[in-house]
Amino acid sequence: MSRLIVISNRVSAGGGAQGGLAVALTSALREQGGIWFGWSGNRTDEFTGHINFQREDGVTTATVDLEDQDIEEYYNGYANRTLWPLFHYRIDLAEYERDFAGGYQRANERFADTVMPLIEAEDVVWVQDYHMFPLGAELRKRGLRNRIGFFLHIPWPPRRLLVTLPEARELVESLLEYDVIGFHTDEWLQSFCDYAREELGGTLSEDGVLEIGDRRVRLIACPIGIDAKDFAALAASDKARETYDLVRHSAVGRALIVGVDRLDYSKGLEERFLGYERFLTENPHERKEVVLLQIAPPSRASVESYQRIRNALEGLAGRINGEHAALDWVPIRYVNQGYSRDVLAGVYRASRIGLVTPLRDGMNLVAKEYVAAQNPDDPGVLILSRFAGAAEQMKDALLVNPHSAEEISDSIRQALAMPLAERKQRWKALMQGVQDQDVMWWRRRFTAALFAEQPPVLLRSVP
Ligand code: ADQ
Repeated sequence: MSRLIVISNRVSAGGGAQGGLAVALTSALREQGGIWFGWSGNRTDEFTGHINFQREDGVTTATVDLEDQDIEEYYNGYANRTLWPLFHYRIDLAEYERDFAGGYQRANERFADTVMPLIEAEDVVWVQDYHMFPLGAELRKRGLRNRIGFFLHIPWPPRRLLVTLPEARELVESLLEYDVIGFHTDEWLQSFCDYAREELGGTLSEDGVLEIGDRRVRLIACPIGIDAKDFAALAASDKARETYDLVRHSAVGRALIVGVDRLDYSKGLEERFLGYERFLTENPHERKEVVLLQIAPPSRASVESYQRIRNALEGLAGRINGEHAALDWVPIRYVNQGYSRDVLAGVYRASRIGLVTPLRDGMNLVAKEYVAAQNPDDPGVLILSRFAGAAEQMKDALLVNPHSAEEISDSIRQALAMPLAERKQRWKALMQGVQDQDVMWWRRRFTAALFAEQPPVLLRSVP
């Protein structure tokens, strides 16, 4: 049987912050055998390519340390200050610096040099996410003929935005070296095709094979899910019950609205606060009946735009609380902390509304976790941005435009007034989807395309 070589920026076998994703990848590795390779998250004075092997939960991980300059230019720079904003449609925040592009390329070459000797003839390679677009091409340059797949966890931007990236063409051309490319949604896939068609003269066959010159790449839409069974079980755990009681008690009978996000400008937190404020202003009689609990642990704190969003949100929460709070009520509880998954499950279950309103999101797993954690006899209502990848699957949520404070306000009112029968009916349909298309389904679907007998690459120049 072919082994699987998973390559991603960070490696987190055995659970951790990535939760479902780590679970899915480790289970694939356990089944197929293989290695999970990536950056350790640590720095070194000089890059030597030394690999630290570990075996945990039946999975072998192989990690390397990076130099400060790589971390600055590749990770903080190109990945998080160039690609992340651009791919979330924020060219106003994207920084185009040749040093970043150079560092990104260098780090990927270093990854390729290091992982290459670990790959055996029959192995299948699966590269994850935007940190590693050129890795497949770098492996090909080093003579690798194996099947290589790539999965993008974030949106693919529209062509007219992508063309602002000086390295757009090279980046897309390097992607053509993969055998399979997976996106969360058909929308991201179509944006990719649009660029390939208009800028590179590609054609897409009916069965999803993109052809450009002698290159043929299979494109699939493959939405990631969560480990739904596990999450529902977590919601019934002692810790979740304890959290449920604590949170309900502290809300003193008010309806809790919950938001859980990494502190990131793509998550629409300012717009969410403004939408909630609008609800408070437009519905004075319901004001003191609700509390918004926003959990947002800081992320990427060394990048300036993340410091800005943090300051802006603190200011906004302070202003809204200052204007609306009463002696016995504070409208927004804003918590800058991460919590364990069982605690989160308890918080979700205690919340009457899950408010998930990213301005742009590849998928969004919080929406699925919120659904999985609900009490079937008294489920809460999911309000979901129509610009999250998850909206393509979760049509029974209340879908909103996250830029519109009015729509957010209206949807909160609608959710609060929703009769139990409708809540149950919507939740049932959502839960069915979350269970059927869970994270194991996702990885089986992708690896089935990747392991497929007939390689779509018919013509490949010999390196
Ligand atoms: P993220 O942008 O990180 O992921 P998301 O999909 O919502 O976004 O996943 C966040 C995860 O972190 C969830 O499992 C959530 O429970 C957890 N989390 C968030 N806040 C937390 C807190 N305060 N404490 C503990 N855990 C917290 C990227 C893409 C997404 C895509 C995923 C997977 O941006 O669009 O869905 O990858 O492909």
